[in-house]
Amino acid sequence: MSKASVEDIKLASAGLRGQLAEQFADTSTPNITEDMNILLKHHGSYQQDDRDVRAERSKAKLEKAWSFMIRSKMPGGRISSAQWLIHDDLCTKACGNMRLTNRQGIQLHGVLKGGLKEVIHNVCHSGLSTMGACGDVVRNTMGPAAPIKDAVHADTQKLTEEISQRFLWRSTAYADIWLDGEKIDPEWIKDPEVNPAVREATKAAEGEDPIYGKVYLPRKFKIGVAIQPLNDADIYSQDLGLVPHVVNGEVEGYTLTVGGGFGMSHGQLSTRPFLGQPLLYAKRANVVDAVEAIVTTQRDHGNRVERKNARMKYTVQTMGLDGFRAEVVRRLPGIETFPPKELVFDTVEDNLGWHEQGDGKLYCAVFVSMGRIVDREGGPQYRACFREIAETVKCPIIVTPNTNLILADIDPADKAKVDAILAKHGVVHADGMTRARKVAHACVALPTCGLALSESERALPGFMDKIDATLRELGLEDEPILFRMTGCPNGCGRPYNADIGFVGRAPNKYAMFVGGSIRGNRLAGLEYKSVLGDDVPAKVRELLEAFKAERQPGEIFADWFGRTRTKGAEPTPEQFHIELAERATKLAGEKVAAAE
Ligand code: SRM
Ligand code: SF4
Repeated sequence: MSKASVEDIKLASAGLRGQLAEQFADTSTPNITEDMNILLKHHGSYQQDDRDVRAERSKAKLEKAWSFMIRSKMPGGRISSAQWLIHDDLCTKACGNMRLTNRQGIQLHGVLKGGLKEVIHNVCHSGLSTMGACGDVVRNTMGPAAPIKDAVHADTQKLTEEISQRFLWRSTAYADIWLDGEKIDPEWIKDPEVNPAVREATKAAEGEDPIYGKVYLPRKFKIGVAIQPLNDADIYSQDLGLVPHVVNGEVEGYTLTVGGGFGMSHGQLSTRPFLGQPLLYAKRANVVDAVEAIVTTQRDHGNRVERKNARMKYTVQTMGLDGFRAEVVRRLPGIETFPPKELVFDTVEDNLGWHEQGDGKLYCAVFVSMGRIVDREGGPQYRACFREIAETVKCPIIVTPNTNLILADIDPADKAKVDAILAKHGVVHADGMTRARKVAHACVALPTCGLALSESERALPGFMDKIDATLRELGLEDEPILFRMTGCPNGCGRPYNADIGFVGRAPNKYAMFVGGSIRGNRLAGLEYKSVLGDDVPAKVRELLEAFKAERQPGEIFADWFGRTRTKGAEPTPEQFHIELAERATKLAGEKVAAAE
C-alpha cells in the first residue's frame, strides 16, 4: 500500500482530529504513528526522539527515545509573568528547560507521551495556546518586540493579535483531544484568563473551516510586522510582511510584502530561499482582509503535489508578482489597494539594555544565549532568574525575534531590584559583548531536531568565542555583523539573509553563505560549499581582515561586501524556473505511472 500523502491525511482527518485522542490514550506505546504526527503538528507539537542516544539504543535493539516538543504561540511574543510561571512549572514535565524561538514563541522539549495532554491543557489555561503553532496553517504572527507606548506600536501589536485570531484553525478537535471536551464547558471557558481567540475557535466549528477548508494550506504560512527602521521581525524572510505607514503619528495603512521564505535543499536548484517583495499598500481598515486574500490565494494556487515547492514563495514565483497581485486584488471587491510605499530598514538587531518606553516606565532587553532558558552550572541561571523576576516584579515579558527577553513596564524605582536579580543569577547585561555576539543566533538542531545534519545551537557559542577574539583583535567589536547558523538547509536560524550564515551539511561540516545584510533585505550567496567546523573561524577571519583593509570610513560589513564583492553561487531565476518545471514534469510522470 502506498504511503498516504500529507494532503490525504489532512483531508481524512475530520477537522485535524484523526486518531490522535485514541493514540494518546494508548499507554502501551511511547509514540504515535507518522500519520498522526502530521496532524499533531497543527495542534502545536512534534514527535521527536533523542538523537544523542539514537545510535546506542539502535545497537542495543531498543526503540528510539521518543518524546514530544510543544510550541506555545503568542502574537508579538507577549507573555505575562503568570503565564511565564506556568511555562516554567511545565519544564518539570519536559527536559528541564525551555527554548525561546526566533518567531517569538516558546518550546518545551522532551515531553513524554503521557504528559503531553497536561502540558497543552496548562498552556491553554494560562491564556495562551498551541493551536496552529506548527502545521499547514498561519503560524505565530511576529511583531515589533519593543514595548514603546505610542500609537504605532500599539497598532502593530493589535494587528498581530487580529491576524492570529482570524487565522486560527476552527475545529472542536483541539478542545476534545486536549481539554477533555472543555470546549464549551463552563470551567475553562469561564476562566477570564483563557485566550478568547482559542475559546471562539474551539467552539465555533462544526464542518468545514471557513478559511482553511478541508485540506488547510499547502504548507506553513508565516507573517511578521515591523516598524521602520527596525526590521526585528525580519519581514523579508516571511511569506507575508507588513509595515505601517504613519501619518501625523497615527497608522494610516500597511505595505504588504509577499513571497519570502528560506527552506531549501543542498544542491537542489528547484528549492531556494527568496526574499519577500512589496505587493501593495492597504488602508488600515482593510489590512486583515488583504491578508486573508493573500492567504486564500496561496490556499487555492499553492502546489499541493510537491511539498518541497509548496510554500507561497514558489506560488509568487510561478504566478509572477503581477499575476499574484491581480488575483489578490480580485479577491478584494470594493476595497481599494495602492502601490506599496518605499521601505527603509537599518537593522534586525534588538536594542539590548534599559530604555524608556514613553510612559514614564522602563523596559530592559536581556540577552539570552541561543534563547535557551536553562540554569547553567557556572554560567547564567536563566531559569531561576526569570522565575524570580516573574514572581516578584510580575512584569509583562516579551520574547524577541532574536530570542532575547524583554522585561516591560518596569517602574524606575524597581530598576535596581531587577538589576540585582539579574546579577544574582549571573545574567549579565550585554554591554561588554561584541555587537556581532549580541545578535548571533543558531537554530535548535541536535539533539531534538529530526532533520539536523549537524550541530547548531550547541556549536555556535564556541564558534562565536573564536570569532569574537578576531573581532576584538581587529578592532571590529562594535561593528554590526550578522552571524546565523542552522543545522540543515531548512534555514530555521534565518541564515540566508545574514552577513555570514553557516548551514549544516554533515556532522561538523557547514556550507558558508556570505553577503546578506544586517538589515535583512539582501540574500547571501554560497561562498563555500563545505567547510570543516574547525576551519570556520579562519574563513571568517579572512573576510573580516579584508573588510578592515578595504572598508571606507563608516562603511558597515554589508555595504562593504555589496560594494566590493560578487556574491557566491546562487541559482539565477532562470535556472530555478527550469528546474522547477523539470521537477513538475517528473512528478506528473510518476503520478501517471503509479496510477497505471
Ligand atoms: Fe523551523 C522545521 C525549529 C523557525 C524553516 N523547525 C522545523 C522543525 C520543526 C523540525 C522538523 O520539522 O522536524 C524544528 C524543530 C527543532 C526542535 O527540536 O525544536 C524547527 N524553526 C525552529 C525554531 C525553534 C528555530 C529557532 O531557532 O528558534 C523556530 C520556531 C519558530 C516558531 O516559534 O514557530 C523555527 N523555521 C524557522 C524559520 C525562521 C522563521 O520562521 O522566521 C524558518 C525559515 C523561514 C521559512 O519558513 O521559510 C524555518 N523549519 C523550517 C523548515 C523549512 C521550510 C521550507 O519552506 O522548506 C522546516 C522543515 C519543513 O517545514 O519541512 C522547519
Ligand atoms: Fe532542525 Fe534544520 Fe530547522 Fe535547524 S534548520 S531546527 S536543523 S530543521
